Amino acid sequence: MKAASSLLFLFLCFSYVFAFIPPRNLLLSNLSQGKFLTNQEFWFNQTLDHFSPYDHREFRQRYYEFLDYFRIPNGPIFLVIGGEGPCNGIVNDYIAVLAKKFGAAVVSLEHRYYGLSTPFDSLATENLKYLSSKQALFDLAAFRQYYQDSLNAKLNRTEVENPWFFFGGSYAGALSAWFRLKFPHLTCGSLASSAVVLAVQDFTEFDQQIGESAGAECKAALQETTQIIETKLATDGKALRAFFNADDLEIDGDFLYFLADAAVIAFQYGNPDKLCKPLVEAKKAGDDLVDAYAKYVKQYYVESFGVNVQTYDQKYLKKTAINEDSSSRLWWFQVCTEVAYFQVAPSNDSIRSSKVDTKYHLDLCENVFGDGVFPDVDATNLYYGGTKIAGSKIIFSNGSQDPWRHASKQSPSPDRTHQH
Ligand SMILES: *[C@@H]1O[C@H](CO)[C@@H](O)[C@H](O)[C@H]1NC(C)=O
Ligand SMILES: *[C@@H]1O[C@H](CO)[C@@H](O)[C@H](O)[C@H]1NC(C)=O
Ligand SMILES: *[C@@H]1O[C@H](CO)[C@@H](O)[C@H](O)[C@H]1NC(C)=O
Ligand SMILES: *[C@@H]1O[C@H](CO)[C@@H](O)[C@H](O)[C@H]1NC(C)=O
Ligand SMILES: CC(=O)N[C@H]1CO[C@H](CO)[C@@H](O)[C@@H]1O
Repeated sequence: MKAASSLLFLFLCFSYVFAFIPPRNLLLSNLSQGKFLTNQEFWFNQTLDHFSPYDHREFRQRYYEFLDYFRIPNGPIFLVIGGEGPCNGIVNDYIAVLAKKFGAAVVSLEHRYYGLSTPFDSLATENLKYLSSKQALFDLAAFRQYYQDSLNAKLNRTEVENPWFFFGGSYAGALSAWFRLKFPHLTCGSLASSAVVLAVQDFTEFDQQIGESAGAECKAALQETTQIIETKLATDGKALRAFFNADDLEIDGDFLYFLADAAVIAFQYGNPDKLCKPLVEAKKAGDDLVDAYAKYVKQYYVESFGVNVQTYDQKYLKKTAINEDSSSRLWWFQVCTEVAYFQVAPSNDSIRSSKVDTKYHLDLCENVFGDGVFPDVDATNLYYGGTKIAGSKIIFSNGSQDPWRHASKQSPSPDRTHQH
């Protein structure tokens, strides 16, 4: 998801979710540099709690609009959904091509709590209780109405509805599908790219897909590397962590999760050779596999990709001050309360360490957010339908090498068009 395999779609406001790969990273910002259709900000007064009849607090939510291609007055409006990261503008990508072709206006709404759309000045757990996909969908609905009304006012008309179409990838892809499900009267259809619509507690398929994508030789080298690392961690953990410039990751699970994610990123973003080539070569030459892996992690994942090692540190995730890496805490909160997608090691043949298990994730949720915080994935799937989502006019696209596709909808539903 997140864009995975061969960089399917890089919408910037989002979605490069998670392995947990912290959203702000150089790869994506490099790709988008100077490539915005617009980054001029607008603000909208959004309701904080859409589900309370007596709480009328509001917060400022950021959005963007691009009207150069708009066929006034009746062209379509494309809404690009912001996901689990700051939204710094409307990226000039394939959506721009479609907008030009269809004479569409393009608007994009930043997801609540991320970037500058923060309702509170502290991210204490108590303040996060309005951070959920359900509130986010309602934000989109309220914004859509506000924008349509403003447009009508500008054009001296009332009661007119332009055709709206929603776009999103990864987590925002799930929002795109769920929006069409919950608010079918507000959009003609949705593109749900690599959309993680299925909440999964023990997401073992994730690691299995990495094994498949790696191929036998690279997979074996990765597994051997994990084994050596586990042994070294038990005997001289301090030196091993220092070797990876990850001294702060004192909890073994944090460290092992960081190392697992580092491998994932090569496959998820379509660069398997960056990892597999040096590792397989080291193995053939009888060189130290941990050396080769550490070099990849430091040079590729940390330096080029721009990951902040601290974002794997639970001590850091507990910090409630808002900073440029707040997305990590915010996304973990969503994971820990709604959707899980815990990327645990499968019981057999796994690549990541078996210490990255369900207990590790549940402990993290409680340690970072407080006692009793855990995701009720059954409730989430009951609410949205999981892969049995009963919406219409939703286009699901997915990438064959994308480990996230196993939380997405990979086969079409029986034809429902006669019902709508
Ligand atoms: C991103 O840009 C920086 C600075 O120009 C460069 O050092 C880095 O290698 C780039 N990263 C990628 C993944 O291209
Ligand atoms: C949003 O709320 C603020 C503070 O209540 C108010 O000053 C401002 O005019 C509102 N903006 C809009 C567009 O309604
Ligand atoms: C809208 O109506 C007002 C008042 O009738 C008029 O002054 C204005 O020019 C109109 N604007 C447009 C865009 O037609
Ligand atoms: C474990 O994985 C190996 C390799 O994929 C496979 O051959 C074997 O059948 C699996 N064993 C079990 C118990 O699933
Ligand atoms: C690789 C993969 O999973 N492809 C699937 C993506 O989704 C379409 C439509 O649902 C399927 O037909 C593909 O097989």
